[in-house]
Amino acid sequence: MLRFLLPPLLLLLLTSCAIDPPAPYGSCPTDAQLRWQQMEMNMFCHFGPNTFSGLEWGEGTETEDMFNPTALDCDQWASVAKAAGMKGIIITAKHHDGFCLWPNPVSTHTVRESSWREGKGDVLRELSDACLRAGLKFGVYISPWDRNAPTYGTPEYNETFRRTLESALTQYGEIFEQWFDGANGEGPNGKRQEYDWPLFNGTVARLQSQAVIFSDVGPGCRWVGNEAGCCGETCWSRINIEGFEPGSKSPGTDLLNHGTPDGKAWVPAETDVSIRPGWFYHAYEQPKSLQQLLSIYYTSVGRNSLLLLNVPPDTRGLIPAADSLRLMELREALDNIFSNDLAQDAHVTASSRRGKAYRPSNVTDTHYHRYWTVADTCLTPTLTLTFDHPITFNRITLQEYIPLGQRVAQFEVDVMHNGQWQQLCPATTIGYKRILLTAQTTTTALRIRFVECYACPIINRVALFQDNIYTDQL
Ligand code: FUL
Repeated sequence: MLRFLLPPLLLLLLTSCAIDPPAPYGSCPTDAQLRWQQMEMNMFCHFGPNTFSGLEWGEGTETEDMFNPTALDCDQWASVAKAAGMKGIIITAKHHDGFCLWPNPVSTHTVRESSWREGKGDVLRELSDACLRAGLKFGVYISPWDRNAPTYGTPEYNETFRRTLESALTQYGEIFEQWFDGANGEGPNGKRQEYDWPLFNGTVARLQSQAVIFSDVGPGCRWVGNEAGCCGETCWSRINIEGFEPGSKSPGTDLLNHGTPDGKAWVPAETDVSIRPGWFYHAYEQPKSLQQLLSIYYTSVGRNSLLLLNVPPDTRGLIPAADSLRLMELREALDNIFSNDLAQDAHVTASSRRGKAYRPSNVTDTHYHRYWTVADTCLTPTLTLTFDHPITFNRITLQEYIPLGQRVAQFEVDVMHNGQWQQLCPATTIGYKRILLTAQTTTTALRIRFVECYACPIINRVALFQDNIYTDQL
């Protein structure tokens, strides 16, 4: 009898030992939001009549012939983006001047009305094809504010804009991100438009269900609150968006910059910033220095935000050599800094464990879905990394396993110094990725003390690096 009972009993025992993962805490990312966040760095391309007029905000009265790139090559844009380590490109398909970079039935202010390529050109076609060839994702910026559309300022415009979206979102394959600009300079005597946001967002969701919608208030991702490349040191991917709208009715920039721990919606921050002073190309401007770009990387990707770096093509329709060279320097620097993880061979222990599947050493492997966590009730555990030989570092990368929510509000890092623990740095949120810039430190052990968590912390990565290139402290 026992012979027959033993195997099922054993099975029962084994399954009851397998401990469940923690339940999700609060709002969590959708699969599309997670994939988006993992892209980390994308390229923005501002291109249109402004490229030729020298303006930043076109009037909407520019002639179509003004748009006339002499040597447009979107494969060049894509190869620069790819070599720089970007994962996607977002183009200004229609900026505030209303000019459309693709021919469409809704507008008569498009490439079709220009003499460029005898009216047969289509920048969205060329760029989306180039992205596909290069293995990059493709996204579109389409400005609701339109200084050219005759219907702007009437209820009819909402339908015009819906049709504009429909045209851009149905011909160029998969769109990974739809960018809605909140900027609006209608002026005291100008036309005013009440935007039908549910209609616009619903159209994107219907036609490109995986597309992450950017605006001041998402719903896919949110503006970081400035154009300086600087996400808050404390940055929650959650925020309350109910009752808010893009533009003048958006939450304050401070709130956008930091998010809120108890926010009802998962709307992570996107940091949009230009490599040059302007968003559009101006011959007299120069790209930012490598030091400035590294600083931006640390204050965006390093603070739980995605970096959308604008690199404006010039009047030829090419990314200028100065910008592409700078991007290659950035890539080389990032590879140099982040290719040697000094924590890889650490012996990792923890003050508390949840079970074998969630072991502490999971933080030093690179499997995204393997993480260390503790019992549900344990909100202040300690994770310790010890090394056989002293290591020297000045960067600490931490990642929370965000598919189960963002949980950590405060933690402290200590290092072993002459046989004693010494505090290295206090910090607040982690989120998808946090990179701490620390003093140059040589030690044989490091510990992370979780001081305040909304639910048991779930950490899938701890890594240590030495940066000899970016020397400023943030
Ligand atoms: C702003 C716009 O007004 C700028 O021209 C630019 O497109 C930037 C990305 O967003 O709101």
